[in-house]
Amino acid sequence: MASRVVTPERITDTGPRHKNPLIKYVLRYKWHYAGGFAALVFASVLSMLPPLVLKIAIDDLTAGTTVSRLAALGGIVIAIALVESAIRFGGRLLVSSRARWIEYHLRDDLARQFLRLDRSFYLRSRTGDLMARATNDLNWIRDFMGPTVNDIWFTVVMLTVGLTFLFSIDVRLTLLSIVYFPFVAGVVIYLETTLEDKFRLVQEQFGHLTNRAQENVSGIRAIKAYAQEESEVESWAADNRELMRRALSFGRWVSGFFPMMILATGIGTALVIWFGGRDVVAGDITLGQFVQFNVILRMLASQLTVLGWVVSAWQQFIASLGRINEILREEPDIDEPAEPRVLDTIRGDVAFEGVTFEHDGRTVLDRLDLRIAAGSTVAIVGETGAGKTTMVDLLTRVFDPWEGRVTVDGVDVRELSLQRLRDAIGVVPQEAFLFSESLHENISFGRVDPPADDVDEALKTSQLSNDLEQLGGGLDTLIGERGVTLSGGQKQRATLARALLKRPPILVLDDSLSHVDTNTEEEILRRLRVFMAERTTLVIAHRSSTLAAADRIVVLEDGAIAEDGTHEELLAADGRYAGYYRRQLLREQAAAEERELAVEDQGQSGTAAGDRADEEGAQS
Ligand code: DGT
Ligand code: MG
Repeated sequence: MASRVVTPERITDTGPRHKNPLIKYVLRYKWHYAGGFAALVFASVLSMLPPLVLKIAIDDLTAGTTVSRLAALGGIVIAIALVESAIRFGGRLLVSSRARWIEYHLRDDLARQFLRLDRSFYLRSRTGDLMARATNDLNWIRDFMGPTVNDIWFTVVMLTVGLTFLFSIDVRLTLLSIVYFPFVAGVVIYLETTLEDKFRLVQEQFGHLTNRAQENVSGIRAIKAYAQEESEVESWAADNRELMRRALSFGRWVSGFFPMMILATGIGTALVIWFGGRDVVAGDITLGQFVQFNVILRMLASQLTVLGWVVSAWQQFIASLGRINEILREEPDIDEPAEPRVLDTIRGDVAFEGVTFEHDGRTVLDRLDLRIAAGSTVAIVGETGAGKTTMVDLLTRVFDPWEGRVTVDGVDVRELSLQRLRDAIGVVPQEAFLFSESLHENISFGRVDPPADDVDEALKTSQLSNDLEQLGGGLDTLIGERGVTLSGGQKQRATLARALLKRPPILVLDDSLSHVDTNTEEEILRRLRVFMAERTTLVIAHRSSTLAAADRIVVLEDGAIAEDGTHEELLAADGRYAGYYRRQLLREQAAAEERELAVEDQGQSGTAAGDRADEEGAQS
C-alpha cells in the first residue's frame, strides 16, 4: 500500500508540463533513433545488392560461365542476406526498445496526472474511456514509435535508393514505372481509408462493450438484487454480436487488401515487360539488367503497400496522441498556492465566511456563515441535498467556493498546501471506500507505518476491535474489492479508524455511523470525546442520540445556517430543529418496533454484532 501513498509534492513536482510530452521523450532517445535509422539506410543499400548479383549471374549465363563462379555469386548473395538481416535486426531492436521506454514514461506520466487531477475531472470523465486511453491509446503510440517509425523510414530510404538504381539502369523505363506508382498509391489509399473506417467501427463497439463490462462488474449487486441478469445477458449478447459483425466486415477488407495489391502491381509488371523487353531486344539493356530492374521494382511496389499501412497507423497515432495529451494537459481546478502559508500546529478553528457555491448553476450554499471554535463538537443538520457534504468538500478543497472563503485557524484554506490542509482534516466520507488490501493497510492509508499503540487506539475508538476475531484474519484480513467482504457498518468503522489514525486536529464525520447500531454508536461517540478533546469534530448526522450529544447544533437550510444553538436551546425554541428532532425520534421508534417484530418472527437475534441492517438513521 505504501506505493499508493503519493504525496502532492511528488505529483506536482513534475515542473512545467511539456507542450507535447512525447517530443520530450523522443529527444531524450534521439541517438537511439538516429542509430536505428542509420542501420536501416545501410540495410536498404545492402538489399539492392542481391538483384545486382542476379544481373551479373544472368549476364554471365548468357555469355557463358563456370559452376564455381555461379557458386561464388550464390555465396555472395547469402553473405549479403546475413549481414543485411543482422543490421536490420539491430536497427529495429534499437528503435523498438526505445518505443517501450517511451510507453513506460507516458504511462508513468498518465498515472501521476490521474492522481493529480481532482474530482471535477472525474465527474466529467467515464471510467471506461479513461481505461481505454491508458491501455489502447498507449499501445497505439508505442507501436507507432517502434515498428511503424521503422517502416516509414525504411520505405523512404528504400524508395530513394531503389529509384537511384533504377535510373542508373534505364531512365525511360524508370519514368514509366514512376507513372504507374501513383496509381498503386491511389489504390492503397482507397483501401486504407475504407479499412480504417471499418476499424474505427470495431473500436467504437469494443469501447462500448468494455464500458458495459465494467459497469456490469461494479454494479453486479444491483443487477442481482433486481434480477436483471437475463436482460443484461441479452443486451450484452446483442452488443457482442454487433462487435463480431463489424470485426468480420473489417476482416473481409483486410483479406481483400493483398489480392488487390497484387492485381495493381501486376499491371505495372506487364508494362515493364512490354517496354523493358523491347529495350532488351533493341540491345539498350542486357537481359541481366532487365531482370535486376524487375526485381527492384517488385521490392519497391511491396514497400508501397507498407506505405498504405503507415498512413492509417499515422492517423491512429495522431488520434491516440491527442487523447493522451488531452489528459496530460488537463489542469486541476484546485491549484496549490504558489507560496503556501506554513502553520506549525493547527488548533482546529474552522470558519465559513460568506461562502457561496453552485453545482451546475444551482446555488447550493448561499453566503453561508459559520464559525466553529477549536475543540468543540458541532452537529450539522439538514434535509437531504441541503449541502452538508458540499460544506465538507469546501473545507477539504475538493471544490473552492465561488464567493467568500473557508478558513482554518483564520487562514484561508487556499493559502495552505493541499498536503498540510488534508493532513489536518480526517474525513470519514458518506460512502466508505476500502481498497482490496488487508484491513491493516486500509486503515493505515493516511499514515505510513503507524505505531501499534496508535493502531490499537484507533481500533478501540472505532469499536472495530470487537470485530477482529469475527473477521478471521484479524488486521491481516484481506478486504475484497471495495470492501465487499465487510458489512456496511464494518466498512464505516474501518474508514473511521483510518481517519482517527491520522490523529487530525479536525475530524469530520459525514453521516458515517448510519450503518452502526445505536449502542455501538454511543460507545464510539463517548470514546471520540476523549480522543477528540482539544480537537474539532464536525458531525453530520440524523440520529437523535448523536444530535443530543453534540456541543452545538446548526441547521442548514436554503444554503445558509437557519438555526444555531445547543440541543436544549433549540428544543426550547421549538423551531425547525425541534420539529426535525421529534420526527427523527418517531422514525427511530417505528424502526425499533419493526425490528422487534422481525426478531420475534425469526425467533432469533436479527442484526450482526455492532451493525444495523436497516436504515433507521437515514432520512426518508
Ligand atoms: P445528503 O448527504 O443526502 O444528506 O445531502 P447533503 O446535504 O450532503 O447534500 P450535498 O452537499 O451532497 O449536495 C447538495 C446539492 O448539490 C444537491 O442538490 C446535489 C448537488 N450536488 C452534490 N454533488 C454534486 C456534484 O458533484 N455535481 C453536481 N452537479 N451536483 C452535485
Ligand atoms: Mg451528504
